[in-house]
Order: sequence, then C-alpha cells, then structure tokens
Amino acid sequence: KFEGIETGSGKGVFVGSVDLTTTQSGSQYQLQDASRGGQSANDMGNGTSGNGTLFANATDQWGDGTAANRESAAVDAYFGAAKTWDFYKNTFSRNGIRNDGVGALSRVHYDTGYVNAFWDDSCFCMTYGDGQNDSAPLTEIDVAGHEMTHGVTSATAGLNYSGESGGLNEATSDIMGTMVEWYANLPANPPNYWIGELINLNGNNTPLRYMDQPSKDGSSADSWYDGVGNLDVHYSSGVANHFFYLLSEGSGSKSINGFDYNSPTVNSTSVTGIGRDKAAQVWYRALTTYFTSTTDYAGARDATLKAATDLYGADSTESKQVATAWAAVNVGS
Ligand code: ASN
Ligand code: ZN
Repeated sequence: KFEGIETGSGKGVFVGSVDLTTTQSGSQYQLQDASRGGQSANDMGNGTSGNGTLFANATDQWGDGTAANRESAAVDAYFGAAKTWDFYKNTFSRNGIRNDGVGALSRVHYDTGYVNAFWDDSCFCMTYGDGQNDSAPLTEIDVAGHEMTHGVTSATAGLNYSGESGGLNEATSDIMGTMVEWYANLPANPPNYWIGELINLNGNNTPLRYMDQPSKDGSSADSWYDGVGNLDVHYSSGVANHFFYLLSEGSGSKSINGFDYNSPTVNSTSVTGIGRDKAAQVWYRALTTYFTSTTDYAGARDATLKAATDLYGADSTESKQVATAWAAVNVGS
C-alpha cells in the first residue's frame, strides 16, 4: 500500500481551477495536506454534530465548479485553508494558527439552508453552511481567511468578542481575510477590499462589508464615536477596517482591479497609503505583541504606533501615516 503526498486538481465554486496538495492512501486520494500540518476537509453531510467524513475519491480530481457537486465547496474551503496557511507562513513566519505546526480542519455542508460560516477553537475547525436553498456555499477565500484568523486572534491577543475589543477582533479577521485574498490573487476572484463580494449573502450581489467605506453596508461605522462599542461586533469593526484601508491605499477615490473605492475621512484628513503589505505587518505585530483581551480603539492606536515604531522607526513615514489614518477615523491621541 502506497501512502504519499500528491498534487490533485480541483474546480471550486469560487476559486476556479486550482492545484490541491492531497494524500494518497491505497487506491484512494484524500483532502488531507501533510505539507501544511495535516489540514483536511470533511463533509458534514448537512448534519450539525460530529466532525463529518474526510473527502476521498479515486481520481484526485475534485469538484466541477458547481455547488451541486459536493466536492466543489470542499475545493474552495481546502484551497482557502492552504492559502491562509501559506500567507501566515510566508508573510509573518507563523507556523499555523497556533504557531505550533498543526493544521486546521475545514468542515463543509453544515446543516441545511445555513447562511453563515464560523471558527470554533474546541474542534480547531472552521465550518461553512451551504447558504440559501443549499445552493450558495459561503466558501469564498476571504471568508476562509476571516474564519481562520479568529483562531489566530484567539491564540494571541484573545480580544474579547464584545464592545470595542469585539470590533477589533472582527476587523482583524476582515483585515487578514482580505490579505489572504490578495495573497491568493486568483483570476476567478480578483482581490479587493470588500468582504464576501462573491457569495451574494444580501441576494443582490452586493458585498457583505466594505473596508474603504464601511457605512456602505447600511450598518457599519466609518469612524469612532463614543458608544461605537455598543454596535454588533461586525459593525463596530468598521472603524478598524476603514483605518486599514486608509493606511494601505490612502484617502480619496481609487480604482484597483476594476473595483472603485471612495474613502471619505473625518475633517477631510488626507492620508497617504503605505501599501497593504506594510499595513498588515503593523497590524500583525500589534495583534501579537501589544493587543490584549480588553484593547479598545484608543489602545489599538497606541499598539499600532508602537508596532510601526518597532518596524520602521518613530520618525518614519509609516509611523506618521498610522497616526494620520487613526485621526481620519476619529481615533485621536
Ligand atoms: N461568520 C461570523 C464571523 O465569523 C460568525 C460569527 O458571528 N462569529 O464573524
Ligand atoms: Zn468573524
């Protein structure tokens, strides 16, 4: 019996045609990745208990791009987990979610008509519903990166999931989920600063969230105000999402990959972008070095300024723009 690491091919609902690192076990191939901490993908069979069944077949070709084929959503989720692993490794030298080399499980086809996805520390897994009528899985790559990043936040800052720290927790997932989408740079999913723009959660093909102008979703905050922490964490996140967009790309209007952004600022503050790669380094260092479970927006400003000082120096352009970008979302000194 031969066991080994293989390269299979998949067609996801959202990722398009991609290579997958799989495992050969006898005459079967499995969605298990020994090169990335044993990450795997399981079929929940539309149930909600247990961890489901490992995807296996005899061809090492997975999915056909349609949601009707049970393997297609698995291709998205498994590929998304692989790109998230690679992103953290290559960008921050982080070896898996807990930095211990252990890969996470992705569970697809959870429940029926389930319109959500979530991370759970206790199973060290992320889980995806099949969406409306079980025909719209929530397996876009920025969602995969978002959910896995909840595991990273839990293993590092441990930001409490309520109040302003909850907004920072959610924003950390949106920021790194977006970074994973840019890292993957898929022709089938041109990277952008919007969240869930392919999964049609609103039924009218609009994204779930907009980092350039969070209020475009009708609920999120563009900037800080006293009481912003009373919003749902998926809306108070807007302040930090907007900060990250501004720090990356700067204020004003911009078009990238065919996506049109217009990022207004408080008091017409002018921000000059330092690029998303540097902005992500600042955020990751703040998250893993300075954030605690109770960090609020004022604390996040201090933490990112310290991180930028560590990385680029106190008098650097990068540090100055961190301060300017926070001012632009009404988080002051
Ligand atoms: N998809 C949601 C999220 O990851 C689930 C939740 O509300 N925690 O934020
Ligand atoms: Zn989340």
